[in-house]
Amino acid sequence: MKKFLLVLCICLLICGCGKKAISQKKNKEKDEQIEEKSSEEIKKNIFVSYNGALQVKGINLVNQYDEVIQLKGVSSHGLQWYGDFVNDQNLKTLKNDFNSNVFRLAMYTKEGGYIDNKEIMQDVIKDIDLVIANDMYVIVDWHILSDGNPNAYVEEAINFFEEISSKYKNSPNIIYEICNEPNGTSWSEIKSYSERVIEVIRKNCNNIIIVGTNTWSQDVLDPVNDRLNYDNIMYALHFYAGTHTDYLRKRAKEALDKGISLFVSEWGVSDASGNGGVFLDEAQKWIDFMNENKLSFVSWSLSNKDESSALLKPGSNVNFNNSDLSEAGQFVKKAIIGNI
Ligand code: DCB
Repeated sequence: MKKFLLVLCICLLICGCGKKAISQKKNKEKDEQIEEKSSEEIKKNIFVSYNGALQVKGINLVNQYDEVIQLKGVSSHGLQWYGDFVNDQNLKTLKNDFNSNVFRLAMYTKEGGYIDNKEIMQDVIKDIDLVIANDMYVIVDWHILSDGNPNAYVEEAINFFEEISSKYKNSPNIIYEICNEPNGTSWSEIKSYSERVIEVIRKNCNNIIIVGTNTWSQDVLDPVNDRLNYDNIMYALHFYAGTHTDYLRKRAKEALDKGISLFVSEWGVSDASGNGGVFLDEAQKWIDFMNENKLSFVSWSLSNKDESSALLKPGSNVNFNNSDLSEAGQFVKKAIIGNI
């Protein structure tokens, strides 16, 4: 009898453990499913179909549910030179493999851009439509550079933004960047230009407008006491890790503390020339800073040009894959995914 009871106990024990092991396994599978599902859900939640029309609340960029949102993505190089890299396959790679929810179209004004060749408008429209079809936000960038004072081509800018903002007045995808990098000018010049262009866009829609600041969009304290008096305005902060360091992060923090809303619509791991090596330690400090402050960021640039800011190796095919990513490209991919 004793023996029988002992065998029974052992049997029950084995059975119980087995059941426990099975239920533990089931739970683990369930957890993994939930985890997988929630990362899929999170992924879905980063795109336009979920977030809708964006707004600026306080210094934050928020979605249609008033949730703070951080956009992360890359910029084209000049469309007049590297426009072929803006194609459906690359946008899908950026969306699905990088988790990018924004793409910037750098439409140069000079250097063979819009001022010299108005036909580039057709490419801009085609590219906007491609980005929209991929459920991402699209920054339409009036890429002034050698023309440091935006008033140099204010009439052309007004025509351009009138055309785009009336065509896309109902699209939550569009973000307007009305002067990439003013330089050698003053905030009062930039401000009066901006007021004229913003008036035109605001007749059509209330989408986010990014305004550049002097010194290649580094003078972010200039608007503190002289702001643009419109809703949904953000100011551009641009940096290149090999040139712009702690002093510019301090300035940016001061601007944020003073209520200036910032959008990093262009940054690179190189020096300010777009070349000169990669500065990944400094770039990492910037990524930490931007994530801490929920700043949206867009990296320069999607091209295979032989320069260290290019995200693709020289000679890469226009439809890139993972093995085409340069050192800059590999770093930027991790930064956008959120792994560094
Ligand atoms: C910005 C511009 C961008 C420029 C990059 C890197 O300029 F918005 O257009 O891109 O930063 O310099 C470079 C390309 C080159 C191209 C060149 C001219 O990478 O391939 O040949 O544009 O089209 C900056 C940013 C910061 C500073 C200076 C410039 N800075 N800049 O702090 O001094 O003079 O172009």
